[in-house]
Amino acid sequence: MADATPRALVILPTYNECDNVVPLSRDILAASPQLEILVVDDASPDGTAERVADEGEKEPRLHLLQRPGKLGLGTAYLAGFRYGLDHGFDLLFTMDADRSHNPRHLPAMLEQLETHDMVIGSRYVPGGGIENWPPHRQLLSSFANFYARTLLRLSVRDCTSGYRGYRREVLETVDAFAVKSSGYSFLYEMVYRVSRAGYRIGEVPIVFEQRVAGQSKINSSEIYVAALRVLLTAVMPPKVRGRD
Ligand SMILES: Nc1nc2c(ncn2[C@@H]2O[C@H](COP(=O)(O)OP(=O)(O)O)[C@@H](O)[C@H]2O)c(=O)[nH]1
Ligand SMILES: [Mg+2]
Repeated sequence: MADATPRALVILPTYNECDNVVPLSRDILAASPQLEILVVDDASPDGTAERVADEGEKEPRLHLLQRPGKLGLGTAYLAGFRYGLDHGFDLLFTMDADRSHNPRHLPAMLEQLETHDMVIGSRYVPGGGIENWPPHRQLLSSFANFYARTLLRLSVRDCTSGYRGYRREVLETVDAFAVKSSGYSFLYEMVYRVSRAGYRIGEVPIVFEQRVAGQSKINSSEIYVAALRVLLTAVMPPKVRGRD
């Protein structure tokens, strides 16, 4: 018997994305019929959750998880993974909800997951790039990647892209739920665990687009924390369970 089409969940963490989340979710669902969405909203004061709930009444493939306060990006991803695993999804994607990550890349990412265990929407492979980012942010991002790749001996070109997909076995094996770090640290730490476990990681070129509406929530202290955690991971590597 041929395998059924895998069910894929796109996790969208949101904090104050009321103008972005509904148009984005429509574009995602139009990208492939095998996709569903879980919005993980941290009690956004701008009414993001209400917009999603309204849209969800008309769209059964759109789900909403509401948390009581701003608990951070890392734990929002984990809450999304928990939901996706508990609801039997085969593939779990994460995307920023500010429309920096264009859903047009999803079909290529789905295809890569047929031959890879994890896929990253990558700004730093040929064909990838960044549109309209101020030079200081571009410099910071390429330096952060160079730093993490070198210290952690990773071959992935874009370790801090939040646009990615995992096969469910990967999340179960590498014990994603042990990753307690937030934001950027979470992103490279997952790459570290997945590659050390011996899984195949693919990269699909994406063009990262500057957010159109709303504001960035990442602050500079998070960048210092991430830099320090890379160093700690390099010096004291966590134990990572390998694939079978
Ligand atoms: N649920 C949740 N989402 C968050 C939190 N912080 C950021 N986000 C979301 O994570 C995504 C990336 O954040 P963003 O501010 O665009 O970061 P930047 O692109 O690195 O400047 C966006 O969809 C945000 O709404 C948080 O504490 N909780
Ligand atoms: Mg953003």
